[in-house]
Amino acid sequence: MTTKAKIELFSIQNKTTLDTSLRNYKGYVMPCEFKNYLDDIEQFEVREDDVWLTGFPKTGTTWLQEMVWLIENNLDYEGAKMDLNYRFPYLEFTPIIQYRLRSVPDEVCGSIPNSVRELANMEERRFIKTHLPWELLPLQIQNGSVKPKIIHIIRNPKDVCVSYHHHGKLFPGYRNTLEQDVNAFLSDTMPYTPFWSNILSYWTKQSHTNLLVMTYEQMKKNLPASIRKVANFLGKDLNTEQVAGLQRHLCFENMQRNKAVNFQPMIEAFKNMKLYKECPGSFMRKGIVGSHKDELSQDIIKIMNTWIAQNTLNTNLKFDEFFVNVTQRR
Ligand code: PPS
Repeated sequence: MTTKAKIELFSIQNKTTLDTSLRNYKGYVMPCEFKNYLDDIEQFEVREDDVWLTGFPKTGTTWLQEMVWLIENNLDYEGAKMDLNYRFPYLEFTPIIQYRLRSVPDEVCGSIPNSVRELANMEERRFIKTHLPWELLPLQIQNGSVKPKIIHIIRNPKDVCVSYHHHGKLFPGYRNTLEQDVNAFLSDTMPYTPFWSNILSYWTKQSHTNLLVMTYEQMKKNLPASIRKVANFLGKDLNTEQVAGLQRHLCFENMQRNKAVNFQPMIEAFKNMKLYKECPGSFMRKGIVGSHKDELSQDIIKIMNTWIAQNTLNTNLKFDEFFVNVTQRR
């Protein structure tokens, strides 16, 4: 059977439908809870000096957030001991965490503050992370009336998909198998999908001078060059020593140990609340390029390769197997 026939058969056999906790908003799948935040995000007042970090889930946003925050804050390693979620809040955190914790009774977790409102009221300089596609960003960004710096990150979807599955397992009550999550990812029934619309919504805007697109694979291949590229975009000058220091701080092993960025406190809290039967893994999981090869069958990899080829066919997004030689055209 040809790969094309296989992918068709795969989609017919495995087509998953949106479960009742998800809805479609402007063509994107998001939790039902997002409905209460949609308008506030659309009308959100953007500031020229905001820095926005965007990217599909599991593309390396946390890694890049830490880099951006340190570059913009003159390498304040002392200040970086504060949890990243406070330094660089996640815009739509509240509806996402409500969705992730839907199997946990409200009284166990207590009330969760409104992340959109908190960011709107923040007096300090803002660093804002979001996984939303361009079409769901505040209107002021979409219509260009306010132009904050936006840094977007993309990553090989095969690694994203596997990482997304393991991410789900960090939350109590998650039961999806890897195969079910591959199905959901390919049939656009996971939060923030369709994957391609989401990443292309930024990719196609690269002529905007306030937007920089990075890739996880380039960061892995040459972190110092990536640090310089981001610093340059942010208008900061770093010397060789400063770049080397930041490179050390950002290496996987150090971030894995760093409680301000590794989400271990959240996992410990769930453990202490006895929400897990057993330890579900860690947020800083593997941190490598190509880790999908350890878990996806050859058949699934072939299907995903065809899916990638089909979805990039009419775009100028060209990448090799590991997404390293990504072609960026302005
Ligand atoms: S989230 O939950 O969507 O915000 O996740 P995100 O931060 O975007 O992506 C998590 C993946 O990034 C890996 N990661 C790193 N890789 C290399 N070096 C460093 N320093 C680093 N920090 C985070 C993290 O391990 C997740 O990927 P996987 O493949 O699951 O290991």
